[in-house]
Amino acid sequence: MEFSRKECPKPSGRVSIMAASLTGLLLLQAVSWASGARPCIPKSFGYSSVVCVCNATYCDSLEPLTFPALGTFSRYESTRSGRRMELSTGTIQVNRTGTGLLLTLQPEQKFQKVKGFGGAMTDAAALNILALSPPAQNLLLKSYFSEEGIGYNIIRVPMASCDFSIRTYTYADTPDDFQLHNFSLPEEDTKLKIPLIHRALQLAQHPVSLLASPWTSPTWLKTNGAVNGKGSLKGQPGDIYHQTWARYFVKFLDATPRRTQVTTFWAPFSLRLLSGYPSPRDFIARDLVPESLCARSRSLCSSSLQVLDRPRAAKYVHGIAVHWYLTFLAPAKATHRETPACLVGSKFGSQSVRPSHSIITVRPTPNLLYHVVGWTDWNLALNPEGGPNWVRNFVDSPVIVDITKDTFYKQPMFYHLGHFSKFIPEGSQRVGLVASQKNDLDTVALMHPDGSAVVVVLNRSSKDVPLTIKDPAVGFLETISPGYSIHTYLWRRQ
Ligand SMILES: *[C@@H]1O[C@H](CO)[C@@H](O)[C@H](O)[C@H]1NC(C)=O
Ligand SMILES: *[C@@H]1O[C@H](CO)[C@@H](O)[C@H](O)[C@H]1NC(C)=O
Ligand SMILES: *[C@@H]1O[C@H](CO)[C@@H](O)[C@H](O)[C@H]1NC(C)=O
Ligand SMILES: CC(=O)N[C@H]1CO[C@H](CO)[C@@H](O)[C@@H]1O
Repeated sequence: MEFSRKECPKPSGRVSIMAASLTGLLLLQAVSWASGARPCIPKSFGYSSVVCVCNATYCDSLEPLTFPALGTFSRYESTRSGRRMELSTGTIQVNRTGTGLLLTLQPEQKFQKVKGFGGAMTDAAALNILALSPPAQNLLLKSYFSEEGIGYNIIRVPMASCDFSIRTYTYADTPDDFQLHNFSLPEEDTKLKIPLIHRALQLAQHPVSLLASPWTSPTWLKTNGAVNGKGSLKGQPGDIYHQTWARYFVKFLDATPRRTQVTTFWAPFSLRLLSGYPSPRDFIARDLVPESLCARSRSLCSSSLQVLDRPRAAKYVHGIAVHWYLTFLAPAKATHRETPACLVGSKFGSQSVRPSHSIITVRPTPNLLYHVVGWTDWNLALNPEGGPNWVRNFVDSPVIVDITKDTFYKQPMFYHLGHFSKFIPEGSQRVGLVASQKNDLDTVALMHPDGSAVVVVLNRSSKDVPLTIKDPAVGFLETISPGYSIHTYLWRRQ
């Protein structure tokens, strides 16, 4: 058996030689920490896994994505025991040597094309990021958006305040200002979010799509006169409240691109079903479209299935966004035929393994196996308390900022998301992957636009199990799925 060996500078700290010894053969050779890549500085907070510590002068990073030579494969591994997207390579075998689980790629079986992966630039995220020193801010943004990071290509942009703000406001808080003369972007946008988005766009060497979504309308348009609670928009589609709300979106789109120097939002907005739209389809058809939103942008994104019921509204709807914790509202499986795009939003608890599990498959959660085309995570960064959040609805985030130490921590979920976002660029297409026997692994296969293959394998148990991935075009990838691990495999097919 042959190994691909690369001469790489040794890391300062940990050297990992990963040997998957299944049939007595060394199958994988570590090529960790070549030129641009820097290892994780681990820190334990007493939970089941470690975080990686970054500061103004150091942050772990990855090589830009490259595919290994034909006949070999790359494996990136993260484990509960502390590996973080560690790269090794192996040789693709002509004949199978393993005897365990066999996963067979079925490239002719094609599913959805992927839009991408990203997170939300909430007020809280912006405040946390900007509380770091500028060099630490840059390392954080690079971690998410650059080619040395996990290559996010979507930023969700809350329109005005949400619960992850330190005050409540909208862009039009003058009561009964139906023409929105006093519409304006506050400093949260002009000084915090927009400059940071701009920096993220510069650091990304790929196109980044912005997705805007409001958390509330101006309170004077709502039945309960409050930003939260059980209020909904007053009146009916077509009336002055709905026309004003449509105008609000158009004003936002007019105001923001100039400042971010991007010309369009990919998905200009999403309606929030829970904030009380009796009929989003009518709002879209009667208010939003006439307000000429669609003339200014390529697509719309709405979270309501009802939108799709009416052809006149559906023709302006490019996709559906669903919260993975509220998926009963919009089972993606039922809607994939009507809509080319679904994005999944998320809210994290403390379980580090959960997010990636959800990306692949949590029945009935919409996911990559159910025609979902991407995943937008929630806050890009929070403080150690899980905020700030004015309603004290604290949650977890892939990145936690500790301003007292000018430090940020990249949590396991950061890398879990990276196992998808870095290796599955926009335009990748999910293809078939068939298991030889029933198993509890979560697996998904995709092909890059250039025809290269990506397989993600998640093992949520403690058992290490040998595994063979078969690609009819090239051969057999012999590997092992360690307990509590996530792997991404990459190889060329021609
Ligand atoms: C930043 O992190 C690096 C690597 O852990 C460490 O060597 C350095 O001392 C840290 N800098 C500060 C200011 O803490
Ligand atoms: C693969 O198996 C075939 C048939 O068993 C054998 O003829 C061939 O030599 C094997 N090739 C390699 C590279 O082991
Ligand atoms: C709204 O704008 C007008 C002029 O454009 C200004 O005179 C007025 O003070 C503003 N009202 C509020 C409440 O900001
Ligand atoms: C290869 C494989 O299936 N490994 C283990 C991953 O986790 C499940 C349980 O979640 C085990 O049953 C598998 O054996």
